[in-house]
Amino acid sequence: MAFTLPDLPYAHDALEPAIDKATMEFHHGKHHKTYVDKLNEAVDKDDSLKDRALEDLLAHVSKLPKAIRNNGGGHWNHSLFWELLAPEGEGGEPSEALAAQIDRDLGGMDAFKEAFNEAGAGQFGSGWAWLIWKDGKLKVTSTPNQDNPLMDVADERGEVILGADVWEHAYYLKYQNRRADYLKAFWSVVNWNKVNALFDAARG
Ligand code: MN3
Repeated sequence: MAFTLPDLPYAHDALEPAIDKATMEFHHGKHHKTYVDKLNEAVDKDDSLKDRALEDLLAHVSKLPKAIRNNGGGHWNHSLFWELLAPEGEGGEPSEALAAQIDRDLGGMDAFKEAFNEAGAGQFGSGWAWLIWKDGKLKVTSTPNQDNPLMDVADERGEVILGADVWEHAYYLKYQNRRADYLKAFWSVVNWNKVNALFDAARG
């Protein structure tokens, strides 16, 4: 079973003004598609990689070809990222349970957003900022390139609750070098309904 590019769950211009139409067209149609194509190429070359779930490959990337780490990570990260976003006003609000956990573990919603944006802005070069569930707590972390917290190479492993792509391809057309402005705008298009569901599933 080859991996496939998922459709966006909204129109390319649905996240404006936070994320512009042209960025979404390139980001989904070119960048994400390339990760899918290269992941399939890498899997096709090695019978031991065939018919394995993406999460299984990611959990063992330290022992697999680098192309799996880069493109498998790219495919998993972007597939989730599209679902973590929603048009402004349609993403709902953090659930009471999530908000209470954020208060407990991260010092409140404002402190959480600040820590998350700092993790993203402070990630040198390309990478991702994450909110993860680890050992019964929420934690903010970041990874380089297309790594993610599912990988056995990650400094902080855990279940992903929220992630933000901080590669230049995610924001450069509209924000140029202003990654912090992109991250500020990101909060207006977070799909809290999805985030709440991931949190509920993670804590069980
Ligand atoms: Mn990207």
